[in-house]
Amino acid sequence: MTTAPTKHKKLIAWVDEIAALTTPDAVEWCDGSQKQYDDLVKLLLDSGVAKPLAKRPGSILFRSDPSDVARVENRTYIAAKTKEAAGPTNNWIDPVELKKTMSGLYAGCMKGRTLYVIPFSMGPVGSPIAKIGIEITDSPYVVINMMIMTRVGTKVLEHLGADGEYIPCLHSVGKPLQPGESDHGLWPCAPLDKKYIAQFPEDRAIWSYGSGYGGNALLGKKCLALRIASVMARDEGWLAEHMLILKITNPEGKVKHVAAAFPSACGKTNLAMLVPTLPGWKVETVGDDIAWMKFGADGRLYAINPEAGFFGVAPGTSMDSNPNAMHSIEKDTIFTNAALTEDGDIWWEQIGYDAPGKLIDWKGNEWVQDKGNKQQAPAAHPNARFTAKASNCPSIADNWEDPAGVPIDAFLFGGRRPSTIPLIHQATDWVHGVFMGSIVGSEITAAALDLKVGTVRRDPFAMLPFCGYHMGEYFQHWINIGKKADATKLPKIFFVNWFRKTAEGKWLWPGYGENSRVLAWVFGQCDGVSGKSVETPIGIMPTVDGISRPDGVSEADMKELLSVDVDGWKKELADIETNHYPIFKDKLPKELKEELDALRKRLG
Ligand code: GTP
Ligand code: SPV
Ligand code: MN
Repeated sequence: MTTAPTKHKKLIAWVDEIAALTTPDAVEWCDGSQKQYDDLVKLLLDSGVAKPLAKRPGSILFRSDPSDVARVENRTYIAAKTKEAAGPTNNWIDPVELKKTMSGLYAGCMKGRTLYVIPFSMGPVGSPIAKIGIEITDSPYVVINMMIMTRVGTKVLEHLGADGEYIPCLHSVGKPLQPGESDHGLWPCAPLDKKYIAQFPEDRAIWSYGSGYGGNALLGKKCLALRIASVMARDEGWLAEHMLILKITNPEGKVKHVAAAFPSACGKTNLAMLVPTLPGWKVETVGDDIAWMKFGADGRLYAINPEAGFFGVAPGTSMDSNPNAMHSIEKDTIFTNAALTEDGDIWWEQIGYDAPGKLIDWKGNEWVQDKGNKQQAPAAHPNARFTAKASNCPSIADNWEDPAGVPIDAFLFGGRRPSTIPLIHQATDWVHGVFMGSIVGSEITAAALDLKVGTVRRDPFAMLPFCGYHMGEYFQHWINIGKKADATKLPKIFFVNWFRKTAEGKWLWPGYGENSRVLAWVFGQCDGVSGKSVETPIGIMPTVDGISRPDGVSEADMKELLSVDVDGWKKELADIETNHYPIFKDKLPKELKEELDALRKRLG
């Protein structure tokens, strides 16, 4: 056992308490050093659970258990004191009952394993917007991922001092080892009905059991930075959002910052790393998944990216679609559930070239590409991910670690909508923008395990799986933020949809780098100088020539992308009115009901 490298009595007592409960063979504190990272990688390679990648220096591949490939929303709980506090969109269990159940599972659960203590900072250490968490885990995979995704180690403990505040995050893969037993090179986890991803909002605490994957196990990310932080943000008057942050520079050298909320696997990483097809424009990356925002002394909203790396969707990432991501993963990268090539590289669907020879697929079986067989199971899991350092990203912005954050000029909301929702429309004011956020809908993707891929569900503010309290109160919090601000200094709000399809199921809009054309219109609207906009029943929209046309998009396509589908919108409103808004009962802000009524009237 290593001695605790801290004088923080409460922290030491908590680690001792958890060690006594979970009975690990050893306790190790993470100092965040490269040596510690390398030692853990060696341990993972020696055990066989990680595979080396000769083609990518410092990189390794994991294949998870086939049952442990994504977040598990139906095993994720907001254990607030009352069901009402968790609200209608969250799973709730009484916290006393849940702690009892989970304490039973945690008892002896780290037998045969090492308990790692990971001190981490969400946000640059010492930033007034940053928060410190301590994750206890028995998974070395989690430790090395946290070392990329957050700022880990001694500097965090130093900042915490003897009595600083931290958010306790307890994690176990839930697979104790008997004497002499090993994982036999397999990914350890517990069966689905033993998995619990639990947030205790009043205690500001996280308990996770049974899964080693992504948002279930890297507790700084969705559990802390969104579910717990959203509760803190409500109480303290700031915003914790599922948003990318990008910096955009126009040909005249003028800079703006845009934050965008799209549901999981709906294009945040891609937009954050976009390479503009519009000449003279530049986009740089501040963050790709989460934004924490507070008002600055000048009355503007400032955002930090609380993370230090990217846990990005692998399939679909190619030199064509996202070269900056491809460069970010050339070295120092952890891959999970990608396919392995014979010469020690990774491969996935739509990586931009055919599968070279015989692969090992994400399940560990031999796999040879058969392009004639449309039914062939994919080589990489659709939610395969890369974990890469933000500092290895060529498009990372010079100000991405500014402890004060970056001033936000525009918010975008969006989702995957094959019909109805136009390429872009703009809110006429803040409350209209909150209305737009509240009605976000999207086709379900592979980022969560227990949902039917492809069906449209409402995902307000892309926060459905991530809001730590009653979603109706969350809407009210957004309205209140607008009320207390100087309206002229608030970000402008837009709604985008890159995912319109033709009747034949083809993309109507090419997306990716071509989205810069839409960002250019947003840029102009923020300055109020574009002159290329019209008022429509659903909000402000570009004129058909307000957005320059990419190759392959006809004028008729452009008209379809930028028109108001009145019948489609009427159906949309009927769905919101009958299936969405009633869920929130008396917690639905009256302003949103008024927005709905006003929109119905405008549609005629
Ligand atoms: P999470 O990490 O789960 O929060 O996902 P994300 O929102 O960061 O999504 P990401 O950028 O990783 O994109 C997910 C998938 O959508 C990938 O397969 C992308 O190739 C695809 N995608 C992203 N942007 C576009 C776009 O503009 N058009 C189209 N058609 N597909 C896109
Ligand atoms: C998401 O699902 O929104 C992700 C991946 O960003 S995970 O970290 O697994 O939540
Ligand atoms: Mn995400």
